[in-house]
Amino acid sequence: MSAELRIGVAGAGAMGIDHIERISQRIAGARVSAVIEPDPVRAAAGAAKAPGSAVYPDLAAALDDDALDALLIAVPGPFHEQLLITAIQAKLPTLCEKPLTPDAAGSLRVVEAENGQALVQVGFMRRFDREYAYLREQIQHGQQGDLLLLHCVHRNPAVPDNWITDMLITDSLVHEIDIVPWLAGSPITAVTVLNPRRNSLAPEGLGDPILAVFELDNGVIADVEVNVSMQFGYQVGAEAVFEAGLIKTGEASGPRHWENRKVWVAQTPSFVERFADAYDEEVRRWVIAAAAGGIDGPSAFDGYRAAVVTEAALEALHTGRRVQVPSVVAPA
Ligand code: ISE
Repeated sequence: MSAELRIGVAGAGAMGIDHIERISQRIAGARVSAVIEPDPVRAAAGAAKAPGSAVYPDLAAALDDDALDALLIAVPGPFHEQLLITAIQAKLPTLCEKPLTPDAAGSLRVVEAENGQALVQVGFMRRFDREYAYLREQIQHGQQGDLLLLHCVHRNPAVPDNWITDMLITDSLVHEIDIVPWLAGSPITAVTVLNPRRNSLAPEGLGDPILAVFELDNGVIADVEVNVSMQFGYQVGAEAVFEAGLIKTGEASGPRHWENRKVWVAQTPSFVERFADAYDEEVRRWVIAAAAGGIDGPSAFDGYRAAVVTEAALEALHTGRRVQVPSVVAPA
């Protein structure tokens, strides 16, 4: 391996470009050596942000050219499994944007292919957000007593017109499906999904918002409002209710303005700004781990567990019933 970790980035859409810029401008010890993207316009846009990189139409071509030491996957979820299996066979440390795969069976195949080698990390970047990490520590220390409830909000300003209602779960709620058990230290055992009154500003046919209720093994209950047509900005956070106090995260912060008889603070426009530091920290730590051949964050098994809960949440949405989550056992 060369002195700098040579990263291949698969996918030069919005998220891929964001990661290419991050690695090229802000991450020490690594560079983007390969932009793996079949669309020539996107590929050229990605390569323009990564001086010295080469463009490949697929991962096999990049591997044939010995062009990378590690892989970052930022293509849509349905294409993850095949890339992951190829990367595992090539023993490439891989950071894969969420979800690991859209279905639990695919995620299990990835876990089995990995066979305990700890090569695959899932891009649940919230685990690297300072406020979430702080909240987890507070829950663990129990200074305000035991955690009882979590009220989570996940609000987007808008989503593309091609969104279908399932995507509120597979694309958005999946983050809480990962972060809630991580915060509370206990797995989700049952899910219910309710449909409040529909937001008329949502794209046609989209059943937005939803309210998901997670029951955790330790008795904690978490409710999550997923609301993706809120117009005003991007707001993600949680209020943790303890026996003797509360902690609230995700509040808009920064300079306060006093203007025209109003006081205001800017709201982040999208997840790119809201989680910019978390993405940086995630990739920075992954680069160090990948250079040593491993991961430092959510594993393929965490991705599989999230996929199992996602399927339960989809069933709860489709049936209107409370759905028990099958328990999954971590491989030895
Ligand atoms: C988007 O795909 C993300 O992953 C964001 O983190 C999430 O908050 C948003 O709702 C999704 O659409």
